[in-house]
Amino acid sequence: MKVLEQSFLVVGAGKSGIAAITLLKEKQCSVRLYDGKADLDIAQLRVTYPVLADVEIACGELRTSWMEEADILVLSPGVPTDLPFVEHMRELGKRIWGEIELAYTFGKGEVIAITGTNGKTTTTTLVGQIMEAHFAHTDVVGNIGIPYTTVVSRQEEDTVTTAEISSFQLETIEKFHPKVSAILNITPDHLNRHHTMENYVKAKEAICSNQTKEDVCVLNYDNTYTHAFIKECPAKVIAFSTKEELEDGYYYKDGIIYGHGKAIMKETDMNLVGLCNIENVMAALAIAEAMEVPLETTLAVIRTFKAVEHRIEFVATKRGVDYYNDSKGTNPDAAIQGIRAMTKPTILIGGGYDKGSEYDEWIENFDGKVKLFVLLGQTKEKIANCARKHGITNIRMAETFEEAMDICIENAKEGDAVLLSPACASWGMFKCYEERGEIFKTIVNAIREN
Ligand code: UMA
Repeated sequence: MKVLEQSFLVVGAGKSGIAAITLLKEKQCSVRLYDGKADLDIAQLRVTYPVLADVEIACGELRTSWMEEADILVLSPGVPTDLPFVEHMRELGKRIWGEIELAYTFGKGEVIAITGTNGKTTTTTLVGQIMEAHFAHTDVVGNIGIPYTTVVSRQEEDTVTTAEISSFQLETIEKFHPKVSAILNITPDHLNRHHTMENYVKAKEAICSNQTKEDVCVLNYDNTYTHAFIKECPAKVIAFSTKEELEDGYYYKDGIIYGHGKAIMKETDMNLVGLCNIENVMAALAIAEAMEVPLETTLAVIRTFKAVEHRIEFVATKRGVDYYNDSKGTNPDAAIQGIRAMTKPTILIGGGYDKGSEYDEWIENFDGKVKLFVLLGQTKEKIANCARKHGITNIRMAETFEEAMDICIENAKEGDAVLLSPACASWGMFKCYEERGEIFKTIVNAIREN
């Protein structure tokens, strides 16, 4: 198949779709854009993105002729792969790619791909900085917010790409073949999209589907799903653990991280807190080893690395109350880390878009610290019912984010903490978790001291 001669149909007029179109136009490929949103303002879209000037765009229903005329469908990550038109195109024998597969087809150099339910962004950012410290040409892309297709045109044979890859993106890969992959952990998330845990796990494991024993996959020894995958993984495995002393991998014990049996750094050498970050650092050490980065270079980057924005991020102390932004706590497992990190009586803001998660384990981890639980969004009733079942009765419902913030500010007393750690995606109320976190920070910073 000569890729440049194919007709492409890109689905989704978001970040990924626009980036995919930009790349395909640059390569002079035939391309159309389709978005399922019936009231999409196509004229405005063309003004915002001049690259769309001469691209045919359709929204709402997708015409059968467009399905038949396309050779390759390029789906944005947010587009479910079991929609009727996708199924139909699959039956017609069309190729179903995601934006990642498209980028990989045109990209150059070696790829590091990092997935996992939690810790992906921190690990990808850290690994990206380690690669930058050692290699001449590097890129950091993917679910982190920079579509992979935006960088491929300027890549060289010696470029090292560090990509954060979500389960959505892994559903539509074909030849995507990272030299080093990592699955940091797998816990229930996005079950409304993947339907079953089995499908979700399969999507994550697909990160290694084209790897061989010449490649490396970094896996979490302590997680049920990634542990079970150690034996089946097609790549050479480097494991990490906070529980077992792994001779061949990385482990953490009594404040020290060991690699291949040798003490290599103290927990106090890093600026990150929490066991989840020790795991992220061990994964980064393993990835750097697989990329043959000298240990000293890796350690120098780890020592200066700071927490990623929106992840248990301290915002300010106002009227004696500490405010923390954990907007990236978009699922119960991530939010558990948020509440665990709190040491003061906490007013917790939770709730948002319903991904079909269960909230019991999150609430079981409150440990008596949540003095007031402020809920909002689509999931607020479901979470409230679950909280009541676990004996949490001090619950307030808010219709808007601003109302939730007012409730927190009114009820917080000196010595308390306010934590935004919703255990849910922001969709429906916000564009993304970053926007939710930014609004939280703006409101906090505007609180007057008297
Ligand atoms: N759309 C359709 N049909 C559908 C669904 C969506 O046409 O059935 C259209 C929407 O109308 C919209 C466009 O698709 O116009 C949006 O596409 P998208 O949802 O794929 O969003 P992008 O802006 O392309 O952003 C995507 C990722 N979004 C999702 O996976 C939902 C971003 O991850 C990623 O940063 C970006 O690509 C660049 O690679 C965000 C995310 O929330 C951060 N990811 C999830 C997570 O981390 O938990 C997986």
